[in-house]
Order: sequence, then structure tokens, then C-alpha cells
Amino acid sequence: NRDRNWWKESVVYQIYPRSFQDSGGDGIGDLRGIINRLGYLSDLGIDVIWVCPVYDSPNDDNGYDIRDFYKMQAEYGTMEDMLELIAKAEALGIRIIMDLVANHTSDEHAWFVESRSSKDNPKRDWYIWKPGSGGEEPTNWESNFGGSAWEYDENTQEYYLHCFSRKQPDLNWENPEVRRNIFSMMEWWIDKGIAGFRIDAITFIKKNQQFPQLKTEGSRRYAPLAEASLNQPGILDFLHEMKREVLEPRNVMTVAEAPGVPIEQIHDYVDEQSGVFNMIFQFDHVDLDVKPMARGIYHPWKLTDFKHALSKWQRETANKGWMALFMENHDHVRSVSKFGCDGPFREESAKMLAAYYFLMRGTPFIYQGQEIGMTNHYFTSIEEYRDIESINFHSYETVLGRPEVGIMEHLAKRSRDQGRMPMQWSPEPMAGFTSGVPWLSVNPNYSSINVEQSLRDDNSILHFYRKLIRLRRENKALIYGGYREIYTDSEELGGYVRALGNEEWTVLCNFTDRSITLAEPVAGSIILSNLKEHNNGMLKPYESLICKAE
Ligand code: TEU
Repeated sequence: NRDRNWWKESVVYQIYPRSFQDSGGDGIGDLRGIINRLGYLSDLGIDVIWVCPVYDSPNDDNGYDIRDFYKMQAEYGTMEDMLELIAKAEALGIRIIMDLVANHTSDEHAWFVESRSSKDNPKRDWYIWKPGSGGEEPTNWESNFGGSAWEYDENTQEYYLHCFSRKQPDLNWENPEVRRNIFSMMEWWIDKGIAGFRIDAITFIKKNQQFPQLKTEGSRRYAPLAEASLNQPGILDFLHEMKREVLEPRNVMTVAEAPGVPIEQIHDYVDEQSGVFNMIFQFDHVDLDVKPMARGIYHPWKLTDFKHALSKWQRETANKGWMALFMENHDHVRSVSKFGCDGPFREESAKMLAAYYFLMRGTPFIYQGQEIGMTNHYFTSIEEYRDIESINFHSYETVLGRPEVGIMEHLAKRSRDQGRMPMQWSPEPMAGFTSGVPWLSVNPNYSSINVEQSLRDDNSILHFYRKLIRLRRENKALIYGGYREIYTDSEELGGYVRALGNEEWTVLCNFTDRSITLAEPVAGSIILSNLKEHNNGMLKPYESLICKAE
């Protein structure tokens, strides 16, 4: 049983290869760079590495536009390097999971090249083609990256659908041959020794086959396509087929990126018997600063909104089901800048946030750089951005008449590049990330915020993560225990109790920069705190206490 549940007991580290470690001096991270840092990851104590896409790609969306599933991106290395990474990680007891991008391919993928070549090509139906309607796009659906979700193709005078960039045409999952080909690709990779997949944008694979017009807001021409292509009825049939054919017989770990799954449906996705995946990522807590279904409109939020966004999923899965726990990823900004304080209390608040999410019920994910408290950086010109979503946002909003400052302010708060700036390894030039010119600038604060410094300082955020990892590993109540929120209505404190048998663990965090006196001390004795000195009964600014009672 222990072994069957390895994915519950694991801690995952997410690598965005482009920004992790360059070994060749071209300013782009690579597989050799990851191999060279395996020792660092092993010392940190993680069990699994999720490697973001490293497949051959024209890089319109940094590898999420795959040209060839069976070839590595040349900038990153070769298939031999990838196999070496899997083997060397395994030797250290670390498993590798890969990104599975199956909603779409690159428009340069051989399947799409064929599909677009003529209307009677056997692969025509592998993608979603439609004639225009009255000289316009087939529907008024808006792509996740802005603009129409349909792209006109001169050659056959039809449009193809793309939920993301126009260089990411959506596969037609209605076609059984498409599904079979995706499944055999998954099998091929599992046979290469990977332990599972992080499954990209999976809730987009089913489209409303009526292809309805959507209601637009105000004078907008397009409406977000989610309503017709996110978590649509029938999607579970496709997913159960994947489970039956690929996942179940091979017992691999799966974590699905699943925006749009309503909480009432969580068990359809992650129930241990009847669900499909081991766990999902939900985005309520990282998206609470944007208005739902309205791109780029800031939405103010309170601490209770943040806590609720996490604890409602915890409550729903307190006894069955499993969540993927995270504060950051490559699509989001740095958590210490967003939910903590990246000024005077950076260290305290980064550790407090770590304690807050890490011991919830689920498998914790750490995104590269989060363990040293990397922060956001404010670019002053659009030229500095590299992310296609940010660049598209800037151009569409400019056309719609939004002032430049407003656009830049939005990007400072939301751009995916915030989380993609190169990993800060040392105070050497370019943060030790590259000896060349980095593909995206390095945050100038690397001279003080970097791995080398964090390793030296016993009180660093990095060492606090190590302690959390060890604590979780050694105490099964922190993995398997139930979950009960405390201080639910507080706009200052957040916390919860994890209980298993006679053991009761309490995590309590001060989310403010003020000292707070507790009405009553936390039950039990203090096992870990993020401050050197603490007293149970009063929480200093951004203090967090982890206590155990028996
Ligand atoms: O992201 C898809 C996706 O659904 C997210 O944009 C999600 O809605 C968002 O994070 C919630 O705030 C995935 C990848 O993570 C992203 O990098 C790719 O660009 C995208 O798929 C297309 O492959």
C-alpha cells in the first residue's frame, strides 16, 4: 500500500528548463544544466521532478507547441541527454514526470502539415476545420491568448481552431485515431522510464460540437471560448479511455492541469476508484486577482478570499481525493510578491507561505526559485517581455484603446514572464544561470537572492523548505490526516489542523506585518517556526507556527 501511494508521499519540484540552468552559454537553459543540478535537488529532498516541455518545438509558446513528440528541442539537447537525465535522477531516487501536451500540437507538426494540405487529406479531420460564416470566422470564440480562436488558411479556404496561439492548432479528440496516436506516444515515453505526466490544459480537449455563437460583453467582438470548450459534457469519456488504455495498466503518476472543473465535480476527476487522475491543479487562489471570464481586469481580493480559494478544495477532499498543492508555476507570478511581502519581510513571509500551503492535504509542488524566495521584477517596456500571452495582450489591448501604463501595470501583476526569469544560482554575472546573454533578463536582485547564499545561511528560506520536506516525510499525519480550517473569518491569520489517530497538528500563520496576540495559544508544542524566537500566544509579523499535540 505504501508503495502504491508513493505519489501521495512525494514532494515534486517543477523545472522550467529554458530558465533553469544553461550549460552551453547560449543563454537558454538545457538538459545538461538540469543534470548538473541534480545534486542540488537531491539535497533539497524532493522525490519527483516535473520537467516542462523539452520536445522539439518552434517555440511560439516556449515548447507548449510541439513539433515532434519523439525528438528533443535542439536548444535543450538530445534524446541521449534526456535518457541520461532519467537514469541519473533514478540513481538518486528521483523520478521524472514529463509534460503531456495533448490538446494541441504545433502548426509545424507533421500531422498538421498534412491536415492543412488539402480537404481530402486523411489527416484533415485530426484537427478542427470549419468554413467561414458570412465572410467571418465560424464562431466568435476568443482564444486564451487573445483575438479570434480561428485562423484562416489560404490554401483550403477554411479556418482551424486554436484555443491558444495560432501556432497551436487544437487536435480533434472526437477522432479515435487522434486519441490512439496520443495514447501510444504516452506509452512510448513511459517505456523510456518516466514515472508519469503533468497533463497540460486537459480540460480543453472536448469542444461543444454545436459550435455555438457566444454572448459577448459590451462592444467586444469575441467572447472567451471557455464556455464552449472548457470541461464540456462528454470530456470524461475521452479521459476514461486514456485511463483504461494507458494509465491504469501502467500505474503512473498523473497530475492534470484542470482549470474549469467545478468543485462539485472534483471526484469525477480524482476519486481513487472512479476518477481519472491522481490529482489536479486548480487555480482559484492564483487567479483571484482577475475578474472571471474577463481578460485583464484587476479584481481586488482579501485574505479570506485567498484562504477560501484553497480551503474549499481541502474540505471537499478531506477524506477522499487528492489535490496538487502549489503557490507558483511557470504561468504565474512569484508568490512572495503576490501573497507575501517582497520588501522588508521577504524571508519571513516566503517561509510563512511555504508553511501555509505545504502541509495541506495533497502533494506539494515547489516551482524553481520559490525555494529561495525569488521575487517579481517590473519591466518598463513591452520589448523586455518574451511571453506570447503578454505580448499578444499588449497588442490587443492597445488596439482596444487601453492606455500603455494600464497595460504595463497589468503585466507587472500577471505576466507569465514574472515566473520565468532565470533561476538565481549565485552572485556571479547573470546569476550563474548562463555565461552568455540570457533569453529573458535576470532579476537584478540576484546579487543578494541566490542559491549559493541560501545554502550558506542556515536560516534561509531554502533551509526552511528542507525542514518542511523532512517534517512531512517523518509524520504521516501531515500526509494522510484530515483537514480542518481554523480562523476561517480572520483577515489576518490563516491556519488549519491536520489530525490522524491521536495526533493533531496545527499550522497557524500571520499574514500581516503586525504582531498579533492570540485569544488562546495554539494547542501542543511548537515543532517548527519560521522565526528564531517565538512564543506561543503571540505571532510576530509573518510568523508561522507548526505545533503538535497528542
Ligand atoms: O496552460 C493552460 C491553462 O489552462 C492556463 O493558462 C490556466 O488557465 C491558467 O494558468 C490559470 O490561471 C498550459 C500551460 O501551463 C501554459 O504554459 C501553456 O501556454 C498552455 O497550456 C498551452 O499549452
